[in-house]
Amino acid sequence: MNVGIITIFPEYFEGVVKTGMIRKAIENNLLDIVFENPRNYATDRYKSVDDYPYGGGSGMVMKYDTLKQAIENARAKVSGPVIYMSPQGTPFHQAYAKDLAKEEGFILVCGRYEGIDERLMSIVDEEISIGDYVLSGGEPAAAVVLDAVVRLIPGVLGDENSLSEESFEHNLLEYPQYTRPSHVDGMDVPDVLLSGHHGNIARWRLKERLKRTLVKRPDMLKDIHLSQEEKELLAEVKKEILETLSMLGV
Ligand code: 9D3
Repeated sequence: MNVGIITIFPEYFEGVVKTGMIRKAIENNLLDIVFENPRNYATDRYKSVDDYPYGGGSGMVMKYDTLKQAIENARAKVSGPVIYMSPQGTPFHQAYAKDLAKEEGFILVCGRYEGIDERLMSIVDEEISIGDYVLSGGEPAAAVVLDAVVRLIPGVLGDENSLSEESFEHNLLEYPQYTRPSHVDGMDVPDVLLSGHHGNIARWRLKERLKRTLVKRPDMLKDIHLSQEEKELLAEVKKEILETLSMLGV
């Protein structure tokens, strides 16, 4: 996969490309990242990439020409959609990451200042937001999208990935995990995990996933089709929670 990143702060990504899974993907030729800096296309003596907004107001706007040239130079090397990282974009989610992982490549445009000249939207194909909070620029958002997509490229992670992320595995929260020692600071590992009984372990884990999802993300249960076993376990969980609440007098 080829990814283009358009940014006036390429140094922001130094750690990103040198670390962990993304570093390995690059080393194994599964990923190539091309950086383009609009600053390199600035022609005035201040190397301007921004200017005052027409109509007045606070802040600066990224200029059309330098950003356009950076995008077009990336486009010559990278195929796929031009994606503008924007607070007004489509909310990013796992299904979006899966769609991007199927592309030959894509170009992430990182904005700075108050935004980009609106006429650049004529060369933008998609807009992505990573959530409802204010960042100072698109770079951290691009790093998030890159991470979420690269780990889905076949061969980047082990095959454990492809198995557990198939659609038949539900979107439930994960079960609790433990590792050695079995006793620490007065806390034990649940007996069932030490029992070696694989059937009981699988059932306990599924029940814990349902419990966590119910307590932490009840909204997620709305969209899930539950099997008969899952319905029974969820009923047990609800009963136990109500028993605990009544015991506490709530
Ligand atoms: C204070 C500036 N804001 C007025 C209320 C507008 C604004 C402009 C530029 C807010 C944020 C930004 C920079 N943000 C991004 O480039 C960005 C972003 C984000 O802020 N939140 C979530 N996803 C993204 S993707 C790109």
